[in-house]
Amino acid sequence: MTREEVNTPWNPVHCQVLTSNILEALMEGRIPAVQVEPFCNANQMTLLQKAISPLSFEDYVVPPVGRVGPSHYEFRENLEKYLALSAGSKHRFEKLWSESFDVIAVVKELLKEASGYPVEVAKSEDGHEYSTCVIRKISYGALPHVDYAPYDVPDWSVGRISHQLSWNLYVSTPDCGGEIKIYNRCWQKSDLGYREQESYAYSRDLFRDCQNVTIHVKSGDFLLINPRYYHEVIPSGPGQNRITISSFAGLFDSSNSWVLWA
Ligand SMILES: O=C(O)CCC(=O)C(=O)O
Ligand SMILES: [Fe+2]
Repeated sequence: MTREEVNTPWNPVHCQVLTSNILEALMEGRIPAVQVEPFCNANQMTLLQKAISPLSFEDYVVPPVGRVGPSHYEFRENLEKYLALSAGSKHRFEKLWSESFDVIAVVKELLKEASGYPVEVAKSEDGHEYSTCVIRKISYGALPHVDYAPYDVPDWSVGRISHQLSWNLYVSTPDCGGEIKIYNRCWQKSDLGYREQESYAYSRDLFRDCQNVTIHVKSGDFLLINPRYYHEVIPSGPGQNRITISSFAGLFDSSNSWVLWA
């Protein structure tokens, strides 16, 4: 651990209004996470939970994570398939927002207000929209990993972003477990040697001695993280579900603009 790490507390920031200073601190890794509260009111959250309850989730990765809508990581070798699934899930998300509230519009407004930069849904070079978000059931946890499009999908339009953030709106949370744990270590290419076989996970040897925070999330919370920093989700208690709506926000320094995609 460096002297800087010992002396600097690395704590999540809570705010009612997101600012450009907070976004900058997150992008530079000076803070591990930002919680914006309130994101919506209790009635909106109840409507969202009700609208999501009939949806069926498809499992991917190990341990299984259920998803509604494609996640780019799963289709990183097949942009065409990802775009077709994105188009196919568009009406499903729109129906969901019409039954509750437009989560994507709120996220776009938050980022636009804080940065002063426009926020659009990411598109392929030939103009096809990426998926705006993914709804996930991460009840069995997520192994330590990073999300970084310039490495994961270098040939996609989002592979050229300058900074990546990840947002999660927690729809249902378990009474026990379900925390997100973030480590003060930013992914670098030399970490690839620590990648677990046949998995998205990395070895804990990489960040065993790093500062870390464990964030207890609850229904209605909205969290922004810098997913280039190692993070994991603790499994939920037996039989308890953890449902989130999330996507990535990528900033292009060249055009001072944001894109959203899942
Ligand atoms: O569900 C969470 O709390 C975090 C999920 C995750 O891995 C991410 O947002 O990048
Ligand atoms: Fe992640």
